[in-house]
Amino acid sequence: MAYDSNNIFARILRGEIPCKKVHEDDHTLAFHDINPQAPVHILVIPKGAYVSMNDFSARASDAEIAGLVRAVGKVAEMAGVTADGWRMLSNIGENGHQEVPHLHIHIFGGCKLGHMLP
Ligand code: D5M
Repeated sequence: MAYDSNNIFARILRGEIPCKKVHEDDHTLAFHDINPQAPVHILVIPKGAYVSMNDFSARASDAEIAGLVRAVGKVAEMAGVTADGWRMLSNIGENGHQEVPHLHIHIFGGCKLGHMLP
């Protein structure tokens, strides 16, 4: 799938749409989900143009991949969910119910989460 540079997260990265920013570094931006599904619900996205983990895992540099993983861990720590437990999730493509075609990692926490089964 080709990257659509007008998707909503690309527009957030360009500063065209506001977000409730939690963290930013060279490779990533993290912000609160607009429709939270848990007391803590934060999205971490790479700054590069990647539709999903499909192309991120294939094309991203080692620095971008490490940057995303480190940012997810850092944001979870900042959100205060690491001690009690939390969940990271990424929806991919049609079967995965991905709505926004820019790779994003959901961070959920702050309560006892339900079981996650397909
Ligand atoms: O879900 C996409 C997620 O992105 C969904 O939880 C809502 C969130 N979203 C959509 N627009 C915004 C804006 N403008 N700010 C913050 N969060 C947003 P998925 O099904 O994983 O693609």
